[in-house]
Amino acid sequence: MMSKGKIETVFMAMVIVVLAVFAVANYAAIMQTKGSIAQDASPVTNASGEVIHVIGHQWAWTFIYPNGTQAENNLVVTVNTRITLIVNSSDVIHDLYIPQMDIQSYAVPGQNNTVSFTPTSTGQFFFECVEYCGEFHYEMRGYLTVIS
Ligand SMILES: [Cu+2]
Repeated sequence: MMSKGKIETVFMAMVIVVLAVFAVANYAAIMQTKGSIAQDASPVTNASGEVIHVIGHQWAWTFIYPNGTQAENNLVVTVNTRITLIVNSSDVIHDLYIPQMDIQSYAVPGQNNTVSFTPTSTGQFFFECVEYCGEFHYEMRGYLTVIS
């Protein structure tokens, strides 16, 4: 028969072993996840058509056209042209949603998210940020204008 002190020591040793096994498994899982998420804003290689950079920031959307021209909360594109948006953020997470183009993309700091669409009719189409991003979140809205 073991003494109470010895039983306690054995029990504590068992707990330490179990926690050590969990710690190793947890660390391995974290390391595996780390490698699978791209955190760098590396150049996008799969972009096609007219490439427009989109930067979400508190509290507006900035669009940068291929010629360097910038516009705020106002995106103008040509009908029947494939448009690729490279969406990024300079502060917190935003989410660009253009319902009539059926596109939505998170804007995450340090990450280039790519989304493409081809507008097939001219007109004005509403867009907005659909990720609550602070006090003036509701101001992150504007219009996509499709011209001929
Ligand atoms: Cu936002």
